[in-house]
Amino acid sequence: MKILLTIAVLVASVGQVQAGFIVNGGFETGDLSGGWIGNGGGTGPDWTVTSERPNTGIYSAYGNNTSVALKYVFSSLSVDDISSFSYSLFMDREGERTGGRGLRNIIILYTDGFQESHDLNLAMDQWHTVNMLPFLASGKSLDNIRWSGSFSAPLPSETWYDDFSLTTTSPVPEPSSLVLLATGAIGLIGYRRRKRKMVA
Ligand SMILES: [Ca+2]
Repeated sequence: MKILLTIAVLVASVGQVQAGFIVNGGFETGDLSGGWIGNGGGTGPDWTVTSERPNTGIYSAYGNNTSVALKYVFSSLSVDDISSFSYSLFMDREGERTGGRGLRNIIILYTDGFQESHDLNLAMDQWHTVNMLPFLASGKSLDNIRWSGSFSAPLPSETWYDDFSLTTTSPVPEPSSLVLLATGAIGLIGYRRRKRKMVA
């Protein structure tokens, strides 16, 4: 009975993982750990995590000035399994204001090499929540996404990202959960063997 209960708890924990596919989506570790890569492989100032302007929690990811991207690596995730995908951004332009014109670029790369980019025109100086679903190509698998943090000349801009959230329709077990499941299965086999020996 104890083993059955353990297995039930493990199965339940695997199901819960789907609520947080993106690791460290709110940057609350205080750094870019998880699947994040600052700069997106480009040049220029790197992305950092700051407590200056969070949307929620204590931290958000911050970048400024040049055309570099914050990148998240998915290592293959089927678009058709994604049920929700959103994030928040705040654009702050130092100096001259341009009446709400802001350009942010999303570059989506799929495992088959297909690539699409989308520009966002959003008002500056406020947090926006962006729904990613309309930008995704069905039937494909995500490899990585780059969120550009640049704003064109003449003056530098600053960007904060926070609260990346992605849920899937099918549970995606975490490696640690898989290890626990495997451990549970081995334990169950051992228990059955012991029981068989006792009967004999
Ligand atoms: Ca946060």
